[in-house]
Amino acid sequence: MNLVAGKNILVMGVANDRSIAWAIAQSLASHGARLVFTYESERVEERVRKLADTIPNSVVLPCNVTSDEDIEKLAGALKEQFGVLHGIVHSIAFARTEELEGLFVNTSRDGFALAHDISAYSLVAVAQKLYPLMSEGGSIMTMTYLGAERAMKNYNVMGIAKAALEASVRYLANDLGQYNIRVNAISAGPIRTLAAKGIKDFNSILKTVEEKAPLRRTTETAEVGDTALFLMSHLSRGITGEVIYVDGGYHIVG
Ligand code: 0WD
Repeated sequence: MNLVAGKNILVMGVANDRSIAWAIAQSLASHGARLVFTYESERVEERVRKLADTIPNSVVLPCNVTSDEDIEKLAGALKEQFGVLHGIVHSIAFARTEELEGLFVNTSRDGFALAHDISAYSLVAVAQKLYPLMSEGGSIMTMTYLGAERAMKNYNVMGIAKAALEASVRYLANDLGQYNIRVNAISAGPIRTLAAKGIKDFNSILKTVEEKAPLRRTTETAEVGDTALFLMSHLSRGITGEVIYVDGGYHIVG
């Protein structure tokens, strides 16, 4: 089956082969998508290029989402090379390690702003500059976590940023629906990635999920990848403004 054949899809947020964005890319590539990867900085460029080399016809471009100039340049490059864009996968977040432990009440003003800029506003900025390229309709998706809805230990300012991200999904969906562009989020269960390393006591979070989730196991990146594939495909054409849980059912019991 080729669920996304002929679609040009931008994948933002691959840092290494454990990244959720990488699993999403593999699901999309196996169903015929043409992929464009972005990397944040030279720090990760080589790793992203090496991974992208394993996917035929893929393209790699720079984009640090804190820079409007970078996003504008990306839009220009995509327009030149592809003309039309069909999908955007936003799998990016950041908060300072010191804000991801201890008490939320101690969050600094600039730590709060930085977490929101990279983890929430970046979705708006990217959608704003790229939706004009989605002239045949499109699908935009981002990654969120249960900490958006519940006060979870150590997740702190990232939970607030994810709440802003989820609300942004709804407002963007309402704005862009008239252009047949859908905007959704996947709320994934905890997965051991580079970003997760920043969260204190991550092992005990995984253990709780194994014990309590209805499926009695933790989430795998490939499960998120396949749900992202569904969101990028025609199969999900009636769904927008939604948060879909890929967490083994943990959120119904946890
Ligand atoms: O348990 C988990 N791992 C979960 C992750 C559960 C539920 C949701 N998520 C979310 C994360 O919050 C994030 O939004 O999934 C998304 C992807 O996270 P990931 O795959 O777990 O982590 P990682 O492989 O580190 O990818 C996130 C990447 C960055 O990695 P590093 O570790 O180098 O900071 O986001 C990118 C970067 O590649 N990123 C940026 N990209 C462009 N511009 C920027 C930036 N300014 N900052 C970070």
